[in-house]
Amino acid sequence: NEQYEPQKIESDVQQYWKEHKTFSSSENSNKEKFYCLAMFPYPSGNLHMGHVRNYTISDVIARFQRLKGKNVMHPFGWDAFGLPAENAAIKHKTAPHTWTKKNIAHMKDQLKLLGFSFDWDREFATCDPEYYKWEQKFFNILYKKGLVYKKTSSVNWCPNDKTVLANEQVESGLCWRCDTPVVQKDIPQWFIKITDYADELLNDLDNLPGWPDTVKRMQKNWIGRSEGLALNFNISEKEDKLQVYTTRPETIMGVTYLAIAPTHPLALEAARENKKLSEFIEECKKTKLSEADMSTAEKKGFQTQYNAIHPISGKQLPIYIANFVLMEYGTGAVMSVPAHDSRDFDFATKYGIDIKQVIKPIKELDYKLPYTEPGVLINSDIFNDQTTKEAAITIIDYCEKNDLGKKKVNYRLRDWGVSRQRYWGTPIPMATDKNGKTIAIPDSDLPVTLPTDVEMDGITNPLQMDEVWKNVKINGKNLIRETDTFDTFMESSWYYARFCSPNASDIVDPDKSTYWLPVDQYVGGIEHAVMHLLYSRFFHKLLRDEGYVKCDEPYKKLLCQGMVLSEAYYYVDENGSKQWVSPNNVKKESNGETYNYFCKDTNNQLIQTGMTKMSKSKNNGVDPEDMVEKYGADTARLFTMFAAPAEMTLEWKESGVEGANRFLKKLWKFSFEHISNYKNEKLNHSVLTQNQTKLRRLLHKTIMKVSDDIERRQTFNTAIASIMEFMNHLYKFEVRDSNDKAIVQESLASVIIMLYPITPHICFTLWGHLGQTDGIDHVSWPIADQEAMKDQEKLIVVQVNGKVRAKLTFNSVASQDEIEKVALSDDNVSKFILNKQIKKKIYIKDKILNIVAI
Ligand code: ANZ
Repeated sequence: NEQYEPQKIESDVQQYWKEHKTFSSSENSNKEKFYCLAMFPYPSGNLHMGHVRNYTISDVIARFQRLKGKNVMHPFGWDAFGLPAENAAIKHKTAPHTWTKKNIAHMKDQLKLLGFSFDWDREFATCDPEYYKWEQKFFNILYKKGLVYKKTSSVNWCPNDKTVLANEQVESGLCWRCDTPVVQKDIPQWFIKITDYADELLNDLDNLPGWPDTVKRMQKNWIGRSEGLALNFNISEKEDKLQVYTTRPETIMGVTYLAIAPTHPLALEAARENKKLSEFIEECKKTKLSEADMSTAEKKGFQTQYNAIHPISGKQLPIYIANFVLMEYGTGAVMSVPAHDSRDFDFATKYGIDIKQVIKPIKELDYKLPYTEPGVLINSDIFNDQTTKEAAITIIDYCEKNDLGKKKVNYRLRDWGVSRQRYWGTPIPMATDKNGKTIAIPDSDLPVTLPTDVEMDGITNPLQMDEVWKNVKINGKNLIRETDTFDTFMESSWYYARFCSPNASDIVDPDKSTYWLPVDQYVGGIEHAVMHLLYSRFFHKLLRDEGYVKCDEPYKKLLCQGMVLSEAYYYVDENGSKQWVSPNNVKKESNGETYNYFCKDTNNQLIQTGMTKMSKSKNNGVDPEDMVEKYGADTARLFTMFAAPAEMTLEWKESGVEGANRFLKKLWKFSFEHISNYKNEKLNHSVLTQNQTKLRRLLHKTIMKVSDDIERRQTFNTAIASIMEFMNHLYKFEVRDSNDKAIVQESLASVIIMLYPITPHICFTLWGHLGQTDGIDHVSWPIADQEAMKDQEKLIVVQVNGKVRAKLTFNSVASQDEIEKVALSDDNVSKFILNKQIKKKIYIKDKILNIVAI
């Protein structure tokens, strides 16, 4: 008992939790519920420090809320589908299923070492047919509702391997496997109409005060709602109109050409009669640009044989095909105003197109074209002299009245393409008959399971090759199954809901989901700020509209933890390439002021890079298992929570870990010293000394601060700092009488409960030794005693002839006599009354003592 040996106590405590099912959860209408969820991991094989941080944060919150008396659910599962399993399967010649299950088993063992309070009874993996069955059923519901449709859309295609590539498999435009240039290929794919929910997804962000502003802003930008004008231009050469979308209707009189997307129907029509043009379109298609690249990529265009007629001036405007116009946005056609848009300006300059200025600054100032700021209209006929703001309104009005166009709301958000041409995913529950007609697999035939015993060659999709799997007979009809699988964002979009009733024989049990949802606290990485969180919010609304859940949003509060960084070390080998050496394999030698670093194995001197994200490529990951073995889970957890605020990056420093370990050792030692001479003394409030009062005041102020830091501010690091500071006072507190012992007992009991969410094993153990009868897993969080917190001191300002000469503190019951005595003997006060006669002493109760002396 003398030594703190975490390895011994931690496994015992974990065994106790397992046997007693301490963290299993069920609905209880007498208690307020608290659903705490950390983003479930991809079972990559090994737990890394990012996981440890993520789950420690959610564990601290979950355990804290339990002590606050809530009925807590803290479930865990596995985001088990996806590309890495296929890659590993190709490399190791195993089936993705086998690899995944093995990884799950291993990572689960690792997680258990850290003592997280997960309710393992609710565990599932998304690759379990029992899970994805319900996703397939829901997809069918959406299909029947008309929220799902099939559309041709382009994918990355390797012409050599004749295979579809995921974006991650395209490396600078080349196939990752054979370096063949990747092309775009159009194939039919499934979409879900998230755009039908765009407005709701946008507006409901305002009802999420518990979300970080950055995440809400990112979602807003992603949805990208804009208001503008859809304007029709007649085409000179044919009986047809070209519709453009503009957010700057006030620039209408400055349009000098139109630009259309390379895949715009008019472009394709133009290409039919023009070989060069058709080559240009093919070239554009090959270099499909992402939106981010779009703004920096070189602007290329091709003039078509068509011209448009300006709806107001009647002027002829050339129509160009331009590589920067996206078919998927607006109408795929743009009215170009080179004088007031930099992109149009570059393009017009390059191709020698007219530039017509129609806006000038309100005040006379120096400016150059393109002028993109607000201003006043010029060269704009009847709209002259209006401000840009006024003109935007009057021009939309004018266009609507004259039947030229219509006000239009536009979204950047696109419908969600959920088809992936991959094996390791949820099979899309669809089939086609011999006429190519789509047939949804009936619910009674779900799940459509994946054949798991497959061999991956990396080129063919096992689903496409499997004739037995592919050919089905449904209702007497021979059909061919869809061989695409779902985007893995599908599974992660609703797992939080499935956790409420993981064994339900429907998608979710509505009663249980009504009890548990929304998730009260969601914890995860900022990398999921847009896609996962948006799809998940969308899915929630879909579930709501089908009556499976009641609330409007899935996650009430969101915490995005920062990355974990550590030093990285490398040497340059004889071929001139960097060899990254694991921190485990580094020895440090002092050379007076600084250190030199060497590789333990090779003795090479190493260069230290400074703090960088822990990653495989830099070999600077710290292995959680090593940490637990060396210091114990509680130390790893304490360091993780103490070293930085949860949202900030965490710099992993061995010295910091050692510091956390020392703190726990000292706590352990001190507790046992106290226990050995504590005989159940009770606190007698009526005879407290000043020191006793002071310590109790600090204790209760600490309780108050820690409670607020954890619950409201979520600054776990400052909570820990306050506890540490209090402990420093407790260590110095001299124990003489029984009241002293009672106060140490009170202090330790409170501190141990407050530390329990962070370092549960040591607290569990010490709690038992403190002679407490209830197990710590079920006690209540301490409540700060208002009486004890009251300031028992008063500050008296001492003046001599009206000038402040001292500020002295006294016990709150000190009398005027006592105060005068101390004041007169104060050095600074006595200096000013030296050789003087005291005429008068004016005492303003508990505030000021003024001494008049001449
Ligand atoms: C005339 C104009 C004048 C424009 C001007 C801008 C500045 P946001 O605000 O992001 O929604 N645009 C429209 N459809 C496009 C497409 N498919 N591909 C590329 N660009 C497109 O962007 C709307 C503006 O982007 C529109 O307003 C249009 O150019 C362009 F001084 O019209 B604007």
